[in-house]
Amino acid sequence: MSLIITAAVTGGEYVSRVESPYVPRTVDEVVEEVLRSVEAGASVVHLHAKNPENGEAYSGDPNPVLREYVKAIREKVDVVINVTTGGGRVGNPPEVWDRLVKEKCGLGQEMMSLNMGTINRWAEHPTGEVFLNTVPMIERWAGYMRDAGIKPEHEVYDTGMINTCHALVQKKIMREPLHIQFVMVGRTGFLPNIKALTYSLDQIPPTWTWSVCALGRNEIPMCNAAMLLGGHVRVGFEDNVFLRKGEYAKSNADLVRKVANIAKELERPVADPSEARKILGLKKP
Ligand code: KMH
Ligand code: ZN
Repeated sequence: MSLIITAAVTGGEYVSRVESPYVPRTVDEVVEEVLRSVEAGASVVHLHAKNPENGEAYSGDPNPVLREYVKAIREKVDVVINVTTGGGRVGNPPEVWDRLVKEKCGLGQEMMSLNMGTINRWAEHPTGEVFLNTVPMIERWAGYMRDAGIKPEHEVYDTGMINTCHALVQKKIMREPLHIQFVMVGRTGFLPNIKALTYSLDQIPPTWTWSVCALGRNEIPMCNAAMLLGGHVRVGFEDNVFLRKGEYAKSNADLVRKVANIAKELERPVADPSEARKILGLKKP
């Protein structure tokens, strides 16, 4: 199967100019990073809203910024757009998160992250120690995505969350095949190693598609493991800002190119956006 490379280009909630001078801030910089990443082999881009002043996580309603990203990207390049459900949590109660996620389903993207459980924070974060994703929240948000025709990327941080994925199918909230992202954050979640990954793969049916992301120096080794085991990969500044020890990636495209080159050596063809849509069962928007 061709390899889907997702580029998580924006730096997400944790990574900004503090971690690397190359993290994009403005809409134009984010779009430029998307264009470079697609050119290098990414067929999916994962987006968080960033504050254009400093590249930090956007503190208000993230949806207007995300809408600008989606519009500008659609005007310039064909790529599968995967928008985070994150953002807008700090200082707001869960009812507001809920409304923001519902509204976020109308931005014109094909995919969205759906975090499959509550987990202690794996890095310092202004919302405190817990990344709260209760089962009722997950079920509601899955329903919003299903009703909007958006395919969730089920973010699984630990093995118990795989059971929650199965429960969504059993309760007929989601239809198979699901697409899983094994988010191997270490510390409070999966250790980024092959044993944890192969155990997890034993828990999902072969019809589901899956991808791996891991943080920092674990990113490329775990992408290698995923490629060998027949999965897909995610790279980018959200997870890692270094191309190799002591050397910043100057663009997300450097990281995309690195895994695309390894895929070539492994004789794993790199999917273009239309192949990625076929693999993931998506319609072109
Ligand atoms: N930042 C990653 C560790 C999301 O955006 O909802 C997980 C992630 C989830 O990408
Ligand atoms: Zn994310």
